[in-house]
Amino acid sequence: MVTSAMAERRFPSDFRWGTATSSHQVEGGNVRNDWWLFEQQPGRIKGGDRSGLACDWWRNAEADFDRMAALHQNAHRLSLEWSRLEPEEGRWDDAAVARYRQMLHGLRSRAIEPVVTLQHFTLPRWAAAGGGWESPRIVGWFAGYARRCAECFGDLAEAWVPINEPNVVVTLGYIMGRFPPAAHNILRAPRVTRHLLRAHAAAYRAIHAVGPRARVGTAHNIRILDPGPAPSRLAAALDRRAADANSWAFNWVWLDVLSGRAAHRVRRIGQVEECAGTVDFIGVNYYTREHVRFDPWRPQGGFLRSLRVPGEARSDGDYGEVYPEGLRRVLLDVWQRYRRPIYVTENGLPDADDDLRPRFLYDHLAALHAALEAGVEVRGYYHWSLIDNFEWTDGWALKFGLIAVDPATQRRTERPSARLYAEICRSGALPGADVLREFAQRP
Ligand code: IFM
Repeated sequence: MVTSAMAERRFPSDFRWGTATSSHQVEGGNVRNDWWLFEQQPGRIKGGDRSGLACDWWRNAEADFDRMAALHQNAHRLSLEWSRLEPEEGRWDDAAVARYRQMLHGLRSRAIEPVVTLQHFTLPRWAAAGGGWESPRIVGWFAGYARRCAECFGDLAEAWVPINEPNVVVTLGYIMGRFPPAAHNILRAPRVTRHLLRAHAAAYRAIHAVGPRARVGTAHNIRILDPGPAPSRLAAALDRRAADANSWAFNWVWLDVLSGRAAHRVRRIGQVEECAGTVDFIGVNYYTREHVRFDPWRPQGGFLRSLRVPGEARSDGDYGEVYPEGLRRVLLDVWQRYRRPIYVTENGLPDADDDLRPRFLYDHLAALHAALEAGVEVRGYYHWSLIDNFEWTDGWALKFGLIAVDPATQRRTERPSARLYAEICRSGALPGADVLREFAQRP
C-alpha cells in the first residue's frame, strides 16, 4: 500500500488524535469486579498473570497524561470502573467520583478531550453474582449507573460509550468460554444480547436526559470474515454464505438494532424495538481479518473454521493478520449502512519489538485517509494503546503499547512508533512514506 511517491495527506483540522485504554487494564487494584475473581482461578490467564497494579493509573494516571500531551495527542478514550463507583448495589463511592473527576479534569487541562466508556468488560461482583448480563435486572442497574455518571461527570465529558464491544462479551463470555462467566452455550447468547442492547438504549436515554448536548455512541469490534481459497465452486459458495451469516451476527446485528436498520431481521432477538435510534456516532474497533471455511462439524464456531493463507503478515502471539485495507473496507461499509459520524475507537496490534507497528500505523492511517477521500465522515482515531497493559486472558504477554511498560517496575520506554504517531498527531498529516525509514526498526 505504501509508495514513497505518495505526497503528504492531510486530515481535517478538527480531527481527534488519541489513544484508548480501559479501567481494569490500566488502573490496578480493581478487586471488586468479576475479572479480578476470574484472574484468581488457576488456568484462566496465560502464565498465571494477574492485573495486579496494572499500570498504576488509580494512583498516578497523570504521569501518562503528560506523556500523551508530549506526544501531541488531543483525545483519549478511557473507561470508568463501575465496581469502584458503585461497589455495592445502590452505594455510590464519593472518593471514586472525586478521583475520576480529577482524572477527567487532568485530561482536559492538558487539552486532551476525553471519550468516556461506562463498561469495558468488567462487572461489579454484585452485578455478576446477581446474574450479570443474563439477568433482566441489569438493564435497570446499568441505567441507574449511567444516569449517575452523567450527573457526576457530564460537565467534564461530551462523548460517551455505554458498553465496549458487546459482541466480544457475548462471543468470549457465553459461546467460547474465555471471559467470565466462561459459558460454552450458544443458546444463552440471544438473551445476553437482548440485555446488552436494552442496557445500551437505557443508558443512551439516561445520559441524554441529564445532558441533552451529550453525544452517545458505541465502540464495536468489527472483524472482517473473508472466505479463503476453496477447492470447488460449491465449496466457495458455502464458504461465502457461512462467512456472511457469521459476519452479520458478529459485526452488524448490534449496529442494525441501534440504528433502527433491518428491523425485520433483528426481531428474532425480541423486545429490542425500543433500542432503535440510540447511537449518535459509531465507534469502530478494527484489528484484523480472518480467512474462513465452512465446517459442518463446528456448530459452536458458527460452522466456520479459520484458515491460514500463505504470505499473511501476522502479529505477536498469532493475534491476527495485519490487514490495513480492511480498515478502509470497514469504514466504507459502516458509512454506507448507517450514515452516522464514525470514530476509530480502537486499532492496534501486539508487537513487543515494534518491528511491525510503524508500518501498521502508517498503512492504517493511509486506509483511513482513503475512506475520508471517499466521503466517509471519520472524525477521529484512537490507537490501542498508549501503554502496554493487562491484556485479559493473555495477561501481560501481548504488548499493545506505543510505550512499553514493565509491570514489575512500572518503568516506561517509548517505542519508535510512539514518535511516528506523535509526528502525525502534531502535523495532522500523513507524511510521505519515506518517513518510515526514520521510525521503523526494520523498514
Ligand atoms: O485489549 C483489548 C480491549 O480491551 C478491547 N479491544 C481489543 C483490545 C486488544 O485485544
